[in-house]
Amino acid sequence: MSYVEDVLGIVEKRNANEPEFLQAVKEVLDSLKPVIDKHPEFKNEGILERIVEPERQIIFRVPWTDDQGNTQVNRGFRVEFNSAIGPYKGGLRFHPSVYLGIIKFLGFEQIFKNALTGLPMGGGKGGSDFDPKGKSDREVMRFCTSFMTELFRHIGHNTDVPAGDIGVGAREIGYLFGTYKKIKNEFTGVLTGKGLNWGGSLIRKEATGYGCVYFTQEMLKTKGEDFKGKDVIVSGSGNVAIYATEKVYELGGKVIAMCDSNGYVHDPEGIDLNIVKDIKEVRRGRIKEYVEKRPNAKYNENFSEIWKLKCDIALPSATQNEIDKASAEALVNNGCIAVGEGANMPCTPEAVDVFLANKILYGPGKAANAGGVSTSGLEMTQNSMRLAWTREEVDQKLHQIMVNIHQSCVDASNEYGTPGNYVNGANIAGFLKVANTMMDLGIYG
Ligand code: NDP
Ligand code: 2IT
Repeated sequence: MSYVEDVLGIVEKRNANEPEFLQAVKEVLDSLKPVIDKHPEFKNEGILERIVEPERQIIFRVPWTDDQGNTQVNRGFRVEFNSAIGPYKGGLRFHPSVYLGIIKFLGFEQIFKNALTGLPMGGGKGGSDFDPKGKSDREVMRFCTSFMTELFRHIGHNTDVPAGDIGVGAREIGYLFGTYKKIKNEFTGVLTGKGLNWGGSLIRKEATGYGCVYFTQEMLKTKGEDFKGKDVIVSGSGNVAIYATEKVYELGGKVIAMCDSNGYVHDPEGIDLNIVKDIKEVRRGRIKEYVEKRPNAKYNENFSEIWKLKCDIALPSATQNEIDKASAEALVNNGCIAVGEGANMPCTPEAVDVFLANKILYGPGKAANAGGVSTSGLEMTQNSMRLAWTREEVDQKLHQIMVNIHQSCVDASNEYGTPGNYVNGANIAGFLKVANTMMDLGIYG
């Protein structure tokens, strides 16, 4: 058996009940086979065994009281996966589906994503099975405060720097930051995605969506294509989806459908983003309210049927495994030429195979959605310097980072004999930076 297969066997045995984590590890290790053949020193130093095992995993009780005065208990997580190239960095997800396996898959992906950004950030992820949906602001505040009264002892601006993810936006980051500041009696950049008045960076809110479109634009350029006149499907209607949509319009494309976990809206004339922002950012409502304002748009309760609509470009920006084999085939059969992942691991392995077999430009999340964490890195830099860059400066840096990530993927996929395969490119380029550092630091580093 090869070294990669040996390690996969160990991972499967140790983490048998965590399918999302196994899926993420398998994809990366499969890409690394040619790298391992070329670098026997990685086996000698146990790089793969070490990189698949989190440095530290914290699971904690989060008690809080609801508005009726009842005691509620949720489970909190922080997985500090790899700190070879910098402090642990990665978001917090609040969603009822969260369990250790989800946080581990996200933390594992984050190692390679953060390495691709070119900034000094290690990989981590955290969250809770708490569901912010339908909770009052006060309930969310009490939950966040309780969550931070444990998390604070594990994080720090040079140790571990959390941010947002599903269910964690500006409101939650504010309550978490307020509690950290109070307990520690210090004002540091310990979280990113902060408000603009208290250390946040311009463009952070927009960064994941904008970055995903910048990355997809680079992929399109390799075929002499761009967004002009293209019909685009953007799944989700949260932070990533909204700002991906905004940038698609800026570049001359048209977004024809968006969704939430209840269903999707199809607006052939082009989604009116101001209506979506009002529903989602202002009122925390449901996407089906959209059709009340746009009678020509249609609402469909079957979320996954969004991928059966005809489009040129797909930007899945909701959640993991939202595109399965059948959805991928529908996209290909309808003439889709590019898929840029705004979400983390939104395509199943079978769906990825369909895209690769049909030579679709397919940008995996750890490259295509790295704009968010990149701009978090820029927020950390500004915090350390105690100054704030302009919108134009941050956007220009973000754009350059996405161009660089695209180039790193192209170079690595060419060097290892699979040109056009961004999965291999992203996994190999991200891995090499971390693995070479782990070699430098020794096995106890
Ligand atoms: P938000 O909470 O702002 O929005 C999430 C969106 O996806 C909502 O429309 C939500 O619908 C939908 N969604 C969530 N879970 C499901 C589900 N199980 N089935 C169907 N729809 C679902 O999160 P973000 O926009 O921040 O995150 C979206 C994706 O992007 C995630 O995969 C995240 O990991 C990834 N990402 C986020 C980054 C960031 O900076 N925020 C950076 C890089 C990646 P509903 O309201 O009905 O739940
Ligand atoms: O998945 C991700 O990259 C994020 N949710 C953003 C992480 C961050 O630290 O900004």
